[in-house]
Amino acid sequence: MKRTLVAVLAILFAASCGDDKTLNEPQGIAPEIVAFQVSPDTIFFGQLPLDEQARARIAFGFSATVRQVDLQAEQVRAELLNARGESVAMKEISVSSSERQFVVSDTLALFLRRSEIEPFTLVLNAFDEFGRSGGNGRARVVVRPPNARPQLLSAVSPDTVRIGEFLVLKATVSDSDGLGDIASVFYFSRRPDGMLANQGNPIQMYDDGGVNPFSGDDIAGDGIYSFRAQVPPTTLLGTFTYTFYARDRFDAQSDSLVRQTVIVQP
Ligand SMILES: [Ca+2]
Ligand SMILES: [Ca+2]
Repeated sequence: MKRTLVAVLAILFAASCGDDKTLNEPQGIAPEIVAFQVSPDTIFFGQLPLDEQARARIAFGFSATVRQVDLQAEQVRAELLNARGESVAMKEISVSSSERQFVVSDTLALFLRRSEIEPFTLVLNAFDEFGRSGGNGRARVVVRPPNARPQLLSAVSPDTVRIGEFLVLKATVSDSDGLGDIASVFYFSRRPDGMLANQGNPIQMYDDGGVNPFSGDDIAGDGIYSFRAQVPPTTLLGTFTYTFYARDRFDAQSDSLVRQTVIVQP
């Protein structure tokens, strides 16, 4: 009789062990991020103070709504991924809530050099006690590098032009932010008598493939700007001095280049 009881207890014990094992296996729906905001989603690197290693502190604030249907979330992890999907910063936040949905707000910060700026993605996951995560939250975040000044690579003017002939001026520009960042390329023209032509206003050049009548440009959008006009009979004879500049969308201006052309009789 006693032996039977021991056997029964042994069976019960085995059964309860089995139950424990079942309980320890992941079951049910893992917690998930159902809403996610980042603020700011764009950071202007040039506006931040730099430490002695030329690094700026970049900080993204985030707010995420976690939904837990079956198993509670134990941890929310925020990770900043670079363009190759590698983690460059991470923050783990312990959470404990019995609500079906709750909100987690925090900040993910890291120190970056200018050379380390690239397209980043902020990813949020909520994990249950088994390390399982349902749906995540993802947001593209932007660190804008400081604006680079446009550069005038070259400027060309003919040595001499006769009255009635066409004057063609060319300037080649570049901008590390891309040619699309160039807002205008222009020059000032100083006459042989020392006065500025065009009432002192800058004269616009064109990178339009020759659309504008004063363009004379060969290929649109290649960073080579041109200006072309016939020299009228009233033009003063002598040396004209042209001072070229480029300006970008952030109003940064290039250094100038100076060229001269002598206007002569027809
Ligand atoms: Ca620029
Ligand atoms: Ca062009």
